[in-house]
Amino acid sequence: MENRQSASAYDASEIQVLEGLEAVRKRPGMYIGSTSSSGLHHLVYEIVDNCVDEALAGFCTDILVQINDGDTITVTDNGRGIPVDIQAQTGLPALQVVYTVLHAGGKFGGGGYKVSGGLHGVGASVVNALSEWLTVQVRRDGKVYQMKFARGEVVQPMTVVGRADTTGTTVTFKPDPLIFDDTVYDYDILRTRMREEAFLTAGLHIRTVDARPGQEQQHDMQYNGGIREFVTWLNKNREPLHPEVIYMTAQRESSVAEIAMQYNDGYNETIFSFANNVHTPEGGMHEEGFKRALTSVLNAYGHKMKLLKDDEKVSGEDCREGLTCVISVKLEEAQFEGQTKAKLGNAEIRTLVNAMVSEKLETFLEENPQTARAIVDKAMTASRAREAAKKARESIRRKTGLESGQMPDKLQDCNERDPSLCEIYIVEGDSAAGSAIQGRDSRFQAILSMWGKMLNVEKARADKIYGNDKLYPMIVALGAGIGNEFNIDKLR
Ligand code: 0RA
Repeated sequence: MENRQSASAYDASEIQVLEGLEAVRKRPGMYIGSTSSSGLHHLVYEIVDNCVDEALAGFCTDILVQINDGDTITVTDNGRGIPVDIQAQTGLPALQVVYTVLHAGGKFGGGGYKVSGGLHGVGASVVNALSEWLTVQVRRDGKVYQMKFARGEVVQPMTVVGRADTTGTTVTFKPDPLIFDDTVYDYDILRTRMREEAFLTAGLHIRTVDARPGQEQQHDMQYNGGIREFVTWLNKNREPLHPEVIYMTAQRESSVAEIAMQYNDGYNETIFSFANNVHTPEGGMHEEGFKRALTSVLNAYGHKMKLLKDDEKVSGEDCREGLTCVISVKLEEAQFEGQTKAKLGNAEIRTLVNAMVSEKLETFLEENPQTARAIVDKAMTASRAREAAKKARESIRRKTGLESGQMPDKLQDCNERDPSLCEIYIVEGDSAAGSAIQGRDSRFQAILSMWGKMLNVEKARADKIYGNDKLYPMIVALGAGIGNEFNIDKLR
């Protein structure tokens, strides 16, 4: 009779579990974004994020991510091992709950931010639901516990299969070909994401291995300098404007912010931002707080040191020319917004980052006058160049009649006026142009001939580009402008 009670509790929770995982299999996109290659790789990130949480909690130092023959994935960590004790509410081993109950991570342990609570952040049960099979082994209390699943259902209950003298968790899974369009992993995609994870958690050692026959390779990643080293790495092919990577960190209530930055002698702005280790390419509150504070700190310092006249100002864009920066924030209940859910919405983070940068960057500039001077000079040069570019654009417009619609000599235009039906062939040299003109259908095919050495626009500012005799005809022929003013709707 005693067993009846637990048997029925078991049945009830089992039914809930199956309904939950069934929902994942019916609408996988809701849980992992898509069933294309990005979703396939996402499965790995879900598993690894749990290991990173274990590392952030201070119990795990090493993570191994391996692609096996047949494109199965193995992830191993040396953490405490997922708990295996029987949970009171469900009567099931905690390990089983983690792998079969949606969002088990949240209920479990409670409190604190977890990287696994980020974008999608749906946990191991979703990976299990979307795997043809999954095997997990836990090394804990001197034993190896094993459990096996198929498409989310238990096929081998938790069993002790051996002895262990270490602790940790090892998961191997095969993404379900019934769910995923393509089940072949791209090693470089995994490696890039794992490198990011390693930069974001200073000291954590992550090894990636491709064990597929014929493509064997492996990489070890461990960065004791964390995001400082991330910035150094991003700037590796550029010339730094100052020797040191500027680093700051601050904490407020349960949120933490970290920024590392260094200018280089180029013109590009490179900002990588993360919230709970999730990349936020659309930016959001952490980036806004940073940008605002950076602009006001540089202007204030420039005025104070009389580098800028009272009525002179450098714009936000000027302050970010040649800047390489990594922003990482960790917070409870991150809100991801925007088209691709890749923008951080929590307004309190803007306040935290703004206050941190206002205070700490100002101090840094005070203490490092040489670097401060180089940065403010750079922003002032950017400001002047932007002014010059504007003038160049206006004068070229007037001179060449960009507005008048006069086309360059080197363009053999077509008759069609609907740009969606037109083609343009850019050919090198007059003789190539000759044969192209002969062979074209002038109703919808235009020919533009170019010659000589092309300008590297990565290394040039807008005034140089507009003034370039090779590029200018192309800009006019296309009619859509360049850089900030590029507008595809104006394409002719
Ligand atoms: C002890 C307690 C808890 C989790 C873990 C260990 C643990 C989970 C994973 C997932 C992958 N590797 C792991 N290693 C250890 C539960 C406490 C909590 O949820 O915060």
